[in-house]
Amino acid sequence: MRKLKIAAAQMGPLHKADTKTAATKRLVELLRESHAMGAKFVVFPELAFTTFFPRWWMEDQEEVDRRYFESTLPSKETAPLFEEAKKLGIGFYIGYAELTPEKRRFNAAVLVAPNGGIVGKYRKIHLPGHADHKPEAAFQHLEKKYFEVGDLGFRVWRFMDTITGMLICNDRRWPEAFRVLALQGAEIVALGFNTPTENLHYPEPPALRVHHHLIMAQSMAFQNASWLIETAKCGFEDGFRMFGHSLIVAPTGEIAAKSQTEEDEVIAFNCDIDLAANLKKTMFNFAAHRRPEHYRLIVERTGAEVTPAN
Ligand code: CDT
Repeated sequence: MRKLKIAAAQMGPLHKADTKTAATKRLVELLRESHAMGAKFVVFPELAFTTFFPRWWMEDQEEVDRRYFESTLPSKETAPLFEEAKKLGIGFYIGYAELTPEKRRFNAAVLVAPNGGIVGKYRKIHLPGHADHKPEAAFQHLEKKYFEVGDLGFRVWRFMDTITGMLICNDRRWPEAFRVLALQGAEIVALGFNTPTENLHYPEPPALRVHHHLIMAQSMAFQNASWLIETAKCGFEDGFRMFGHSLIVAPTGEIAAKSQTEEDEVIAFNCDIDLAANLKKTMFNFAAHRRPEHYRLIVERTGAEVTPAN
């Protein structure tokens, strides 16, 4: 039986005025707490070093790059996290805003081995929100302005004696993303998120938004027979609320651990990586039961078109 104790290290709010150095200090504290709980792999949130800046319309791109993006990882400000993880022998996932040497910008995440080496990188593919300024809205969701669609595909890596894949936030709403990881043998999927409690587009009860978050996580983990770790950045960032509910979900679809607060909080679970073996041999034996010849529309059609058979 392969066991891996995994932690979701949730972060409370990071305000506009908070520096990357201050954020890193908190991340190091969360890492130490995870270590004290016996965790060997820690999943941090999406865009973990800064406030969720896509909520702000900003025109000075140089300033945005300097304050919110990383052109190297680790950088001077973020290095203490990498150093502490190496010292403690912990592997981790962390989300950040990536600025490439060609001045391309991605909402990215990396998987870092316990020896400090970067094993893999993912660039978010399902960017939510909009690119235009909506001055009438209470807040913005400008991921389509600040980031390009990821160009690295959905990948998995050999990681700490498992096969691990990465997704970021809104990807969890799209079953195709998770299935592509499962088809590559994913045993663990790590995902960081920043989800506003209010729906920008239409009034929606906050409890319903959380309900969707939970049912998506449980069904994705079960239907793909994989462990799923989802970690929030949450609470009131400069007055704008994002929900917590960080989760560790088993391949059975059961929630193994869930955060209770909207603050810095670690949850951990000793995951049996082989728990899904029976499911993978029976109900979700993809080789035996999948019928890709009937799934062509999934890749041929993007938007729904009304095309009845009669
Ligand atoms: N960060 C992120 O991807 N958030 C989205 C908000 C969707 S509503 C515009 C999410 O899926 O949680």
